[in-house]
Amino acid sequence: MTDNTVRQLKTDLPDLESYWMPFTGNRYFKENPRMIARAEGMYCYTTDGKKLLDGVAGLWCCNAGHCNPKIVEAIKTQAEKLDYSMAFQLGHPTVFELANRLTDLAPDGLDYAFFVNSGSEAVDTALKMALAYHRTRGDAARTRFIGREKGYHGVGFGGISVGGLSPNRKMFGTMLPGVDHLPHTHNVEKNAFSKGLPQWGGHLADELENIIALHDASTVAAVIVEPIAGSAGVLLPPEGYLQRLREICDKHGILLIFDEVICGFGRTGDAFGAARFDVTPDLMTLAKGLTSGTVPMGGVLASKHIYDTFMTGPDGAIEFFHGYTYSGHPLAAAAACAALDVYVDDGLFERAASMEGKFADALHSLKGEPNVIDVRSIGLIGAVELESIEGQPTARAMSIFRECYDNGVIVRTTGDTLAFSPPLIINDAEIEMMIETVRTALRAQ
Ligand code: PXG
Repeated sequence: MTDNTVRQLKTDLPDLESYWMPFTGNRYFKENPRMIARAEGMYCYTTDGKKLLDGVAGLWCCNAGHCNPKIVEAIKTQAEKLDYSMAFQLGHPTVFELANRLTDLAPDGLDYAFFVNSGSEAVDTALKMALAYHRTRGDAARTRFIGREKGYHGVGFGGISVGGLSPNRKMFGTMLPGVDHLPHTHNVEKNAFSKGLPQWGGHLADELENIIALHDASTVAAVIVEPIAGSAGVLLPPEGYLQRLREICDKHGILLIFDEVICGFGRTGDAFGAARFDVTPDLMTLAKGLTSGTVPMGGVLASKHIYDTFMTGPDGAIEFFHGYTYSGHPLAAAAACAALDVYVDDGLFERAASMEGKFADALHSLKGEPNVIDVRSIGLIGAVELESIEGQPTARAMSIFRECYDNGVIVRTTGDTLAFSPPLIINDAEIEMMIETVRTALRAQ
């Protein structure tokens, strides 16, 4: 297979064979490499000299834009001062500062922060916290988890078990036992081209009652959902849906986990999806925008009630047998503190909120273009769903991706949906350029 443009790669690229790339068609890529050499602000620059507007903020993570000088400086300064310090039994000041600042930013009640290195680890950590919480309280039968169809919670065994994307699950055996799934909320027939939250689908939360009735509430530890399902193609929560999940969990003593790996840090026009939708979970997973994508880091915010439940037992005893060598890594913690500075000082969450209308209008202007069957958006996250080519699912979106890339814009595809989650620094002209490039690509089909 060859690409629709001939790429003139510099001959000084390394041999590409040995690197086994993640979630990538390795053979296709190595025949048709697209290599990013550097990035700045809204743009990435390829090794063959192309300038690309980054419509996805890396992989939904570089919320402050690429190579923000304050974040870069903070990482450099930290690397010179403290490269690493033992993560268990010893601490360093920056990670405590980060925990304080994050819990200040979080909705009331989420008062404790645990650090990990990725969204997948954050999800596994939250699931383990939920199990250990119930067991510590003497409620050891609560071992089941309820996820949701089309959910994405990373690629650990916990995450793929509660996740609901079949390609990510089917090759990997039986996963965690005792997991059930809510129905997904995606329905183009009922909700196509909704502006704001979909009006249809709030009732799907009531399915939780049926699942609980099947297993009995006394066996259920936690429900985990993304406030907005990102990887499945930006599925917004129907009006009232998250509130209903909260009520049902409360009624049955079940913990509610929000996976905010994508929704966090301004994406929805608020600090977190929980704030935007006014529903506070018991546990919240974070990653990506936490460091604006600069250094790998994830986290779990926990309610005081959960933390306090663990803080029993003899003095000096370990309360939670969990953690990673790089939990709260100094470089990551410094990057995260600097990212929070930038978000606050530059008002980026407010900026995302103020751009929401323009972004939505621009995306919705694609209604009526060839093969566009739905447009969805909130804050600075959005999607354009395309009619699949018969017998070739994903092919249409993939060809739009390639056309946009050749014309200077990076978009993300998931199935036959184009997803957009630009850095929160995007301006009007860049929104227009991004959408017009997509329009041209759609018309060229
Ligand atoms: N939870 C959610 C909601 C995510 O979106 C993870 C957990 C896992 O994070 P890590 O850091 O382990 O990758 C994610 C990650 C895409 C795409 O374009 C989405 C993610 C990662 C890579 C690609 O759909 N989300």
